[in-house]
Amino acid sequence: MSKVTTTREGEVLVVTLDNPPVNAFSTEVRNAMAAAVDEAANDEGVKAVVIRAEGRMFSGGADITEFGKPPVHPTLPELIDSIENLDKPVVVALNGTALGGGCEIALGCNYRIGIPATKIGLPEVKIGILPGAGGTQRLPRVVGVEEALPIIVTGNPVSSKKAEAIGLLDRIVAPENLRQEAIAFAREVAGRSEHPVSSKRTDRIDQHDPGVFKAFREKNARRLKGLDAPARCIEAVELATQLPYDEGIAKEREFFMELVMGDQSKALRHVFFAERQAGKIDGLPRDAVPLPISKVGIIGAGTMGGGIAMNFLSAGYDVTIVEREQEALDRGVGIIRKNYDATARKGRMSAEQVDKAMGHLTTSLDYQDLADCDLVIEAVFELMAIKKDVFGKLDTICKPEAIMASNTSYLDVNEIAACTSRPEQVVGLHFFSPANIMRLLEVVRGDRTSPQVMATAMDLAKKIGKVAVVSGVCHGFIGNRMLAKRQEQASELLMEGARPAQVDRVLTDFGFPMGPFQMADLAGLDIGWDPDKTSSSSVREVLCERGRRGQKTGKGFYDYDENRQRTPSDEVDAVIADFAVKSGKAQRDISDEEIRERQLYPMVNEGALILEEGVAQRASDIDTVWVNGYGWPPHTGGPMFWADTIGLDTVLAGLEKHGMEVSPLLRDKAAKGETFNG
Ligand code: T1G
Repeated sequence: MSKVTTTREGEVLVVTLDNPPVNAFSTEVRNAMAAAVDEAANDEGVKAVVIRAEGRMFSGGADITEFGKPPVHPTLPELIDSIENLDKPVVVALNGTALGGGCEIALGCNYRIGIPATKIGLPEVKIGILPGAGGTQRLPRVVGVEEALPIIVTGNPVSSKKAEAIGLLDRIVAPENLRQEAIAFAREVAGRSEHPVSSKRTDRIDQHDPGVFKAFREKNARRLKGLDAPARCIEAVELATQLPYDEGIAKEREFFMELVMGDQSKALRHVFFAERQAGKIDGLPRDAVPLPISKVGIIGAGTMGGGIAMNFLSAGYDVTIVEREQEALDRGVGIIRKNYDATARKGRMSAEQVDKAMGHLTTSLDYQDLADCDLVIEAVFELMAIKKDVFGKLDTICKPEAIMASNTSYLDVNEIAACTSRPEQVVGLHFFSPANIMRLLEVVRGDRTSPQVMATAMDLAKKIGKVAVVSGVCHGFIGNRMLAKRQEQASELLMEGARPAQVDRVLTDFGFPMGPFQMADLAGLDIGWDPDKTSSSSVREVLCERGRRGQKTGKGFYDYDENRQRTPSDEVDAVIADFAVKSGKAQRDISDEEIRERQLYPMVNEGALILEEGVAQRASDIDTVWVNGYGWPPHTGGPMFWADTIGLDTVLAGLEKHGMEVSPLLRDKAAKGETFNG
């Protein structure tokens, strides 16, 4: 079946794209589309054209899997030019999302009609490139510079309402009438002598405020620091205001080729496909179909319990939260409401949506109220004895087919499962704080967890908007186990003379949102600290004993002012120096390079061990964990992809230079010149 078909509706030629799952403009589609344009051009009976698509969206854009390969003609720019140069009006019918090349095709048409669910965007910057089929030159000509810049530089789509308001959509119709309305629109304009041609328009672009580019660059400088694509995006739009269309498009092509061959785009494309691959479980039996889940129980209304509940409430599931005391329950529900109100204030949810979500929430002090839940997630204190007690109770209450999940972030899921009569129904669902925001979900597969429970967990993760990654059972699973290696080195480096600010700066320069000591201050230094048992046995203990428990006490590894601005602390430096003397470690000046190597290389090595042990299915899963859960800069691809980029022999040499452990897998792959991501 051809991916592009044409049908005649009187004098209108209807061109239909059908290339599931996302109607990507692959080589085959472009060829077939070019043939349809020729058909329209050569058939005198055709007075107008409608371009439409089958499926749940108009198009996800160019076929990203073809990037990096030699271009095959007609390229997307050539196809769009042929549509724009057709001497008959073209109406595009956007039956849903139109992204990247899909949006650029629409910009090449004379008229655009959509439905309420239509979203239009140019997300290329998210994969480290810029719109390469005229988007940077046509969009500002259609919607003006002020509207085009954020669309292109953020990569976030606009709604149909916004698109209509800025002139990107001409009409919005009911989904069931889209095809007919598009044909009627085509007939209506067929009689006109002139039609709007995006590349020739100047009416919008001439009106722009010349200072807009400087202001935009300044406003976004911090967020875009170190990223190649956004800078080129801004430059291309700026050139659209300064150069004739043909010269502007030539610059766009030049920037596109430079970026698509660059390391940042390769890394971001890796992250794109890694996230999608992560959702797949190797070797999952075909009959392992997801169980139906409609009612979810959550034990614990603390920070994690509340955040986890919000994911399900927002997705329309009925949720019952159980706590031991009414006061804790009220506090937890209060925080959920407060978080929703904050989201609504930011315009990301309507008041109706908040009420609807809260309407799905039930609270209880009685485990019995969980008896008819399809899934129960435990989010209680991180102590094995408490976890076992909870699962022991759940085992006597939950219905046979119920899934019992633990939100533990470190503990042995097998040991937890073993205290039930149905370990095959037990799985780890490790959410990340704040759980209603963080996209990552580690799905921890116990030795006895059934394939159906795994399939259900992965399916559910997608439904609540999470990026799920399968992890086997080990201490700290994938993310925290690797994080421990970095934290270990960070503490060591302090003993040898580095300062918290230096260690943190090396990681923020690398692209992390914050370093280990900033993170510790944000999370609180007293996690796991017991004032009754404290014994000044570590820098952290001494800081806690001195009331330096992090941002919440206005001081931790740093001092904080009323605006939470941090400054290094002489008191902390003195505590560190004192411990260094006790540890017999000579203090010395340590280079940024050494700090970076000693924090990042051991993580890569631990990743290799995790692969060897089969705790992670694939190296790209480890990258997905770190990019979505721990702030690893996506434009470097994640720890394993980054190691591949700099060379495993470099990582090996660095580990040996610092006298660190080297995993057999890393040593072997380095010797063979191989990579983790194949
Ligand atoms: N090319 C190739 N494969 C794609 C693809 C694309 N553009 N988009 C999605 N897929 C695959 C994806 O890997 C997955 O495969 C399946 O489709 C379903 O995707 C010249 C140069 C469209 C919002 O950046 O954001 O146009 O895992 O699970 O959640 O300027 O996919 O099943 O084997 O994500 O419903 C610009 C990328 C391209 C958009 C749908 N476009 N895609 O989300 O499904 S560059 C983008 C998305 C470009 C021009 C330039 C999302 C989606 P598999 P999915 P979804």
